[in-house]
Amino acid sequence: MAESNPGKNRIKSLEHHLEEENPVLVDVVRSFRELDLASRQMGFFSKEQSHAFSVPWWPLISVLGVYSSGKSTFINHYLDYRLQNTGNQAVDNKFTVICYSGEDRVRQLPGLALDADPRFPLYKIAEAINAATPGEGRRIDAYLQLKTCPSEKLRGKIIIDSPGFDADAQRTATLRITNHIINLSDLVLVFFDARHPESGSMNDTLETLVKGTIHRNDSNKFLYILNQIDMTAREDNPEQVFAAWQRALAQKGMTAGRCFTIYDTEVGMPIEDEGLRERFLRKRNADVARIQERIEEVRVARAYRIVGMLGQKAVELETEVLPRIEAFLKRWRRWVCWLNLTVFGLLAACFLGVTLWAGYWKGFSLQLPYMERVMGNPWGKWTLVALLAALVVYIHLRVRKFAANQVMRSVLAGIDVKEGHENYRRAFMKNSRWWRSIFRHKPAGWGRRNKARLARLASDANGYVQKLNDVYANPAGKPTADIVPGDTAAENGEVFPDALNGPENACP
Ligand SMILES: Nc1nc2c(ncn2[C@@H]2O[C@H](COP(=O)(O)OP(=O)(O)OP(=O)(O)O)[C@@H](O)[C@H]2O)c(=O)[nH]1
Ligand SMILES: [Mg+2]
Repeated sequence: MAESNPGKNRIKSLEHHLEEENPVLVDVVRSFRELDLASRQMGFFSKEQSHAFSVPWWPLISVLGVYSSGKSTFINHYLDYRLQNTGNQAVDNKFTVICYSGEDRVRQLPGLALDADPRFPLYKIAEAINAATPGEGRRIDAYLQLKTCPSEKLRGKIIIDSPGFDADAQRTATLRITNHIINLSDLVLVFFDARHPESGSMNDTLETLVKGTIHRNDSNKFLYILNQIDMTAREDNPEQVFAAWQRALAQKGMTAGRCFTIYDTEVGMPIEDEGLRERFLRKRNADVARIQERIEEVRVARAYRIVGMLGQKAVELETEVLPRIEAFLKRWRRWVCWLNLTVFGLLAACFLGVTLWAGYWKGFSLQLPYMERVMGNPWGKWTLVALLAALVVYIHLRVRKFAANQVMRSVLAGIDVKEGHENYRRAFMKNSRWWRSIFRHKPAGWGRRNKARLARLASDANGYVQKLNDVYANPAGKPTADIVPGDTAAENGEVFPDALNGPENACP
């Protein structure tokens, strides 16, 4: 029954979520289901498994950094929705995973909802916490919560708001979650506070989120944001604050970074001097626009990547999984033939030896006791034949099983994808079931129909790319995903000094 199959229900709920957020991807889920069917027929997948579960459907944007630096205010502003609490004391003490929902109200769910649902990026996070701090995984609700929000800006993405970074208060579990989130994120916004450039939280953030991340391969997913820069207008020292921040970043090894300076126009202090206000606003608007552009880019890039994964998985099934099953079959066939020869040869030799020793051979004629009586009786004759046949079949089946286990072990040892082992084992077992002839070269479930299915899925993936192009291509016809991260002046840290310090924007 459909209702009792958790895998099927999960796919349905995935489709339901995507219907609301990105309809092109709903078709992609259907294609993944076709791929599941082929994988299941080949014995590679169980009923509960789906390729769709290993796809990260939503891009993840995490907002980390100094406490009270305006992380939650920025998220509220971005969403155009008062979702997160804000305030001058440390407000957030948990990570909040924020995702879209069509309901016109906010729902708040405990961390367990995230830990148990593979649709979310923090699926099984309790295990990771436990690995760092044994026993702490049980207290998952103390670290995480899920909020759904109807803001249109959230469609097709997940944002994570975090507690302010403060090493004193950071227990191992929190650090572990932070690292986990960083690894999963498509974009990490690291917030600094222009009001307190020397704070302990600032130093901890620099140490962990700048020094600890600049050498990563994916370091260009980090954007460094000096927030609340409006406060420096009052004190008349924006360049000093900016320069001090840049120096601090440089001390941690960051030479060319993606730096932005922004403030929130609603809660920021009003800047009285009109010229100054205009300059601050222009710079702030340009940087906020660029940050938002980056957020949009990761959403688009993720959609293309998912479609790419469909084509890749279809190809992998034919070019990686299938050859491994074939290799298993070939070795197994060879083993079974040799073992059969050896076992039956040995049995024949033993029989010969024993009967010779017992003197049952008269020349070339074997004269076993009672043989005449058994052969003379029609029942006795057929019973003997049946018993011998049963013995031969039994030995052959044992040989097949033994050979399958040996070959399986050695073939699996050559496959370094640990999670895939169970799948290969299942496929090998399906191919070595007792009624399948060892001389069948074609693996189970692999026929003309599945071959055509995989070819069709690979070509469907190209069709989806075109559909995505239709949705995302800008008026000039260039998909926004083509914009290479780090190719703008803002991301190379060039805009701020010129914008505020150049002749046109010189500070008063
Ligand atoms: N002047 C000024 N104040 C801001 C700005 N952004 C946020 N604030 C204020 O700074 C305080 C902290 O803002 P939050 O958004 O709660 O900061 P947070 O980083 O989420 O804080 P925690 O979650 O506690 O780490 C609030 O009182 C905000 O109103 C800004 O750009 N300029
Ligand atoms: Mg907050």
